[in-house]
Amino acid sequence: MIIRSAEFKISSPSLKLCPKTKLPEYAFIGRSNVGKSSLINMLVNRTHLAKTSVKPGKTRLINYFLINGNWYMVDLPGYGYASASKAEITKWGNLIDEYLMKQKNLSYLFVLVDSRLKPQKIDIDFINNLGFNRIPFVIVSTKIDKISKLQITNHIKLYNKELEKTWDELPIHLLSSSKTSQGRNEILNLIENTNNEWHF
Ligand SMILES: Nc1nc2c(ncn2[C@@H]2O[C@H](COP(=O)(O)OP(=O)(O)OP(=O)(O)O)[C@@H](O)[C@H]2O)c(=O)[nH]1
Ligand SMILES: [Mg+2]
Repeated sequence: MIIRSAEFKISSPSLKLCPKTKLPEYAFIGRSNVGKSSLINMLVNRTHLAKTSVKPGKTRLINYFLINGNWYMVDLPGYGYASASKAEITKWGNLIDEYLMKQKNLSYLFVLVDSRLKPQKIDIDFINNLGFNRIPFVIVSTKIDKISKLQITNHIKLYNKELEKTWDELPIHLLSSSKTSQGRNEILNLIENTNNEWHF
């Protein structure tokens, strides 16, 4: 898919204030600092559309970006940011839950996990909950420029082993690097194919 335009729309503190449209949307979630905002920038070929930071806890609201005038990318706050206050963690958690449970236009949720880490309980619990709630998702392992091919293979094997405990059919698992743009075509193809099936 060719990205012709990418426009920031709104940073919303609640689902109520999010755009009310029938357009398909694709949201990015995962632990703080996993690379959600960087991945969005990489996909749309823009360095500063979504705000990134070396410090976790940068994205705190629901950020909407209108792409090619007919679908949305949604940048969500991260989960599992230990240094945030209890009140903030609860607020972000509620915001994420509200979005995931009620946003009907959500076509796919991209769940980002760090390719350098073995499966983390917080990510596996989150993924399993998506299954219970029937939320369509794919897993994306980020920052693969930082590890070797062998480590990538082992990482995927460990995830498959963990997910086989609860899933009959394994979820789609893609790889990405915001530094080398690896994974860009696969992710954009998935979005394009899903958009083509979307009934407006
Ligand atoms: N080497 C490398 N670094 C990355 C990659 N993706 C993100 N980073 C770095 O990781 C840090 C966090 O990236 P963000 O995109 O801000 O992460 P986030 O998940 O949006 O973080 P929060 O908004 O705080 O939840 C930044 O320093 C990025 O430059 C990647 O694919 N490769
Ligand atoms: Mg972010």
